[in-house]
Amino acid sequence: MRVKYFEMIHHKCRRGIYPGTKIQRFEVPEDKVFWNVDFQEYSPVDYTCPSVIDKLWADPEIRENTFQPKWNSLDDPFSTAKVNRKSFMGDYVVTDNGYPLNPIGRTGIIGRGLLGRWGPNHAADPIVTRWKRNGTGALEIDKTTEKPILQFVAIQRKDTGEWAIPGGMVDPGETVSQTIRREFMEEALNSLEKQENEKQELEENISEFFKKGDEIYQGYVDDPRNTDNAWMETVAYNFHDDDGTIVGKLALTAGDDATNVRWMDVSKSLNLYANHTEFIRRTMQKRNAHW
Ligand code: RP5
Repeated sequence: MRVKYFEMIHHKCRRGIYPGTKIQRFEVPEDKVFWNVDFQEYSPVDYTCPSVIDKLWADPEIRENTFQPKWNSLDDPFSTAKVNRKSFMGDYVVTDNGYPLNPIGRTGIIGRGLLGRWGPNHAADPIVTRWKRNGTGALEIDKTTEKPILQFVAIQRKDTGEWAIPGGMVDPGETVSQTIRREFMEEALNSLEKQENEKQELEENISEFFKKGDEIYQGYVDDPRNTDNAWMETVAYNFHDDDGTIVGKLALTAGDDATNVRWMDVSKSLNLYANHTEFIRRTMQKRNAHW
């Protein structure tokens, strides 16, 4: 399931204006993305958002003497606040002046942008699916492909307004399965605004369901926030409610970083945040659903 370098080139993080700013990325043509291709004129803008500077949850500046990250490894394994600086893409290069380099290539921006960590920023994505059914409970079959229509829980992101999988950052010391459950509860079930007893009940209802997931993707995310020195990586799991009786029945309510949530039909016309459409395409293949 791991993505190989040669299978991927990024698109969404090497064009236009950097999210939340007026900063124009230095234009990187497709044939100049890879670091081993000569690009003399390359002059990327240096940008780190003030919202990540001096924050406890984020890294300090590279040039600070007290900051001695262990690149390409699990940083400080003896601390409870372990930061995973390993990449799913293999070992990444660190420049002579100490900056990790994006494993796919140039993005037109250096610095950390909106991301907290130098190097990989790890996330996890829950792809929660069910079959689309009609009023009588029968599966809806697409007339052209003659395959059942899959639906997944999609959220609309507050930052870009795009529809996405309700994923989130893996906190230091947290496991991927904890992140997946927590993010789904926060963004698709609005758990942060619930009373403690309601939250517990919800957790009990879904904990069994979230134990059985199929890994769909592991690797680099073509996230619009990526820079030459900081980038998103994720592990995406599919949790499928085949008869629609578990999460298929839950009332979805948007919360935290989501402004909307809904069951969305899976088809080739999807256009989701980052490369989330690719994760959904792989899920469709796994479930043998309509596309
Ligand atoms: C994407 O950003 C990941 O695939 C995940 O869905 C998301 C995590 O970032 P936040 O939603 O926490 O900003 O790259």
